[in-house]
Amino acid sequence: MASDKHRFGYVALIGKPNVGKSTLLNRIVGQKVSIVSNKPQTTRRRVVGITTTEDYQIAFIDTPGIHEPHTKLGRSMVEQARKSLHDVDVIVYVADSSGHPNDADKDIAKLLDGLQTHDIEDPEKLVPIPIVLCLNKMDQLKADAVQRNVDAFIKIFKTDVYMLTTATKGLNVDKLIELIAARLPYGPASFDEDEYTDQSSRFIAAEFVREKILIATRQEVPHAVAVQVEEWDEDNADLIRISATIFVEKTSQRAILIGKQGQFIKKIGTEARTEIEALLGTRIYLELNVKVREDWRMNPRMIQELEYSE
Ligand SMILES: Nc1nc2c(ncn2[C@@H]2O[C@H](COP(=O)(O)OP(=O)(O)OP(=O)(O)O)[C@@H](O)[C@H]2O)c(=O)[nH]1
Ligand SMILES: [Mg+2]
Repeated sequence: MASDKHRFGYVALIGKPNVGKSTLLNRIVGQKVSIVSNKPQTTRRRVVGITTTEDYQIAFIDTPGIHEPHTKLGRSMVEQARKSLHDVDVIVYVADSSGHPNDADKDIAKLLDGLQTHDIEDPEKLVPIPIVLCLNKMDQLKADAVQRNVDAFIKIFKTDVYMLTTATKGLNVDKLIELIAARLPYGPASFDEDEYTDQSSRFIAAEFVREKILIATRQEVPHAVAVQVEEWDEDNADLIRISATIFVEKTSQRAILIGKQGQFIKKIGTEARTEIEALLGTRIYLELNVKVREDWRMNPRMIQELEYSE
């Protein structure tokens, strides 16, 4: 493709919680930049992941799942997802294709209705923002439900541009990217070609710890956990010393996280350390402390300090 046909754009990944937005982002970028778990509301803030080829560069914005919030943290999460709908060139609506769309899908479709962007051929002209449906979890979609579910999503989102994907296996993700790239404006790349995220190593390290906890805990515990890196010491050339605090809301949750004779926290530390080492390509010494901060999810200052809000 000639260089004047190079494309660049911002693309928002939008959807209900737990549909596979972050899994998809990591697949596209080829690196884990956004944590993933089987618990809804895993992602708490916007995460940019960048993919670059000769023909295009796309900055994908992973967003928190849109849900009915019950805490200030939840409100901030949904707010960030909604804000991401503006100033993007394409919206990818990610859905679990194995189920029929419900009222929550319809509510989000209403949010997308009427959004505009510049026409790629005639930038003076405003046109409806292109919506691409990523109908994910195709591996769980029963053969006799394919047509019914696909038709229902197409009808609600008023677009017939869709791809059935299995993000966990990377199935059809390349085809999805082609659908997106074809709808981006022409223009030069904005980021260096080796740049793949806007997240700091410090924040990703904290998120890796949180991910291991989300995967290993149940009920209220995953939602009540926050992780903050307190110290990051690179004085030693081949060893980074990281000290992080895990915040929970109740003493009982602290006891769960520490576990019998500290076994649980030790396991979390080992799992997180392995991933942080792979990310940074160096040895890590990881120290974890658990502290109780009652109702931190209702405390805007704490939410900001934890970098979960803008
Ligand atoms: N079977 C199947 N599971 C998937 C697929 N994609 C993602 N998952 C799983 O779905 C769960 C949720 O994935 P996430 O990527 O965290 O979902 P999300 O949409 O980012 O969720 P929030 O951050 O909570 O909004 C995880 O257990 C993933 O492994 C898929 O294509 N098939
Ligand atoms: Mg997510």
